[in-house]
Amino acid sequence: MQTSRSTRFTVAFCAMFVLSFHPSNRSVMGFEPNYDESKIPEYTLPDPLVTQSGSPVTTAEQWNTVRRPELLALFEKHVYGVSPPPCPIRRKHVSSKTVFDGLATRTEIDVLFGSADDATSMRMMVYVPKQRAGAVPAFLGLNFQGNHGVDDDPEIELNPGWFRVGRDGTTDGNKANEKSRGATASRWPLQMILKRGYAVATIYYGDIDPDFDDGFNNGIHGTLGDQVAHVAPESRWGSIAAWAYGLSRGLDCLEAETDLGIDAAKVAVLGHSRLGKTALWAGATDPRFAMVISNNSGCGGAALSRRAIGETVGRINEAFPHWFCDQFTEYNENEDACPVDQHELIALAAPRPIYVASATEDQWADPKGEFLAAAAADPVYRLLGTDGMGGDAPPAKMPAAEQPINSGVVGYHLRTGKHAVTDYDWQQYLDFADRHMKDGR
Ligand code: GTR
Repeated sequence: MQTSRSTRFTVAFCAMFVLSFHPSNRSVMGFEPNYDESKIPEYTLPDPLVTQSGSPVTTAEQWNTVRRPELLALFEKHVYGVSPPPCPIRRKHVSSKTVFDGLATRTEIDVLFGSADDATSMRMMVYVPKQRAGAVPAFLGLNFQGNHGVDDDPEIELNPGWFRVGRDGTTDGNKANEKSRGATASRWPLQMILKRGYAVATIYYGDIDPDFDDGFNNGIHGTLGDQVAHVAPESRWGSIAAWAYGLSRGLDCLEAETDLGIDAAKVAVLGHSRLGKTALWAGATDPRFAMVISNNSGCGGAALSRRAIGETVGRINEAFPHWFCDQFTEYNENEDACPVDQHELIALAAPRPIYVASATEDQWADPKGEFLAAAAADPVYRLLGTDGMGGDAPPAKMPAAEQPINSGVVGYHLRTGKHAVTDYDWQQYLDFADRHMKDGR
C-alpha cells in the first residue's frame, strides 16, 4: 500500500518533530533496532552476475549492455526513483580569492538548474591548490551545514536557505546562524587535501533539495518535476536522487570551468551518511565520476538491506519518507522481496575505483553489512578485468579496525570511533586516490 504524499508529509513532519528532540534519534516511533547477528533473518543475496531472467553474465560486454542497464533501472524503479534527464546549467561567478596563506584559490560559482530566471541554484565552493604542474584531480561532495560550515572564513556568505534544526545551537528555527560558521570543518580538512595536490569542491545539499518532505515541490523537484511526469508516481525521484542529480550538475560545472585548473576526468564523488548514499547513487548514475567514496553511508547506502540490522528499510522510510521513491516502502520489513540489494549499487561503479568506510561505533549503519556489500561486488569488478578487493578473492573476514583493505580497486576500512568523517578517513581516501587518480595511473 502506498501512502499519499500529503499523508506522508504529515507523518514526516511529526517524525521530524520527534527526531529533533529525541536524545538518541535511534528508537523513535517504537522501532527497536536489532544488533544481534544471530537474529538476522536468513537471506540470499541477488546475484549481480545473473540477469532477472536467470541468464548468467559471463562477459564484460554482457555486463555493460544487459546487466548493468537492468540493475540501474531496477534501482531507479524500486529504490531511488527516476530522475529527469540532465538539464542545461548556467554559471554565475560569485567570488575568487587566494586563501590559506597562498596555498589555494577559492572560487564560488552559482550553478542554475535550467534557463529560467527563477531557476533553483546551488552555490559551489571550489578550492584549487596554487602550486600545480597541470590540472589536478578533485574531490566533489555535498555538505550538511552550508559552505560556510566547511570553513569559518567570514567572507563566505551565511547560506540563507532552509536548514534542519541543529542540536548544536547552529540554527535559529530553520535558518543557519553565525555559530554554524566552520561547524563541519573537521569533516573537510581542506589544507591537508590541498597540500596533497587535490582540489576540493563542495555544495550545500539543501540548495539542491531542502531535506524535508514537502510533497516534492521545493528545490529541483519543483524546478524539474514536470520532466518525470511520465514516470509512475511511486518510482519518481526522491531526495537522494535529487542530491545526486545536483552532484552531476556540479561535475558539468567543473567540466565547463576549464580555467579552474581541475582535471574533470579525475573527479571523485564522496559523501558521508545520507550524503554517502547520495555519492553512491551519483557514482552509479554518472559514469563520469572517476572514483566513488562512501563514508558511513549505512542503510540505503553501502549496507546490505537484507541483514536488517541497525537501521532497516522500514525504519528509514518511516523517518525519512522523502529520501527514496515510494516503491521502496514495499520492502519495509520485506527486504527479500526487493529485486536488488546494495552490493549491486557498489557494483554499478565498476570498474571505477570505489572505497567504502565504516566506523566501529556506527552500528546503526551496519559496518559488517557495508563490508559484505563491498565484498559481494568484487565478482563484477573481476569480470571487468580489475583485481576487485585485491588478491585472488575478496577477504572472507571483515578486517579489524585501522586495517584498511586498499590494494585493489575496491577499498574498505573500519575506523575506531563514531559516525563521522575524520582525518584518518581522509588519509585513506587520499592514499587511495594517489594510487588511482594521479598521473600515469
Ligand atoms: C540518520 C539516518 C541514517 C543516516 C544519518 C545521516 O538519522 O538514520 O540513515 O543517513 O541520519 O545522514 O546523518
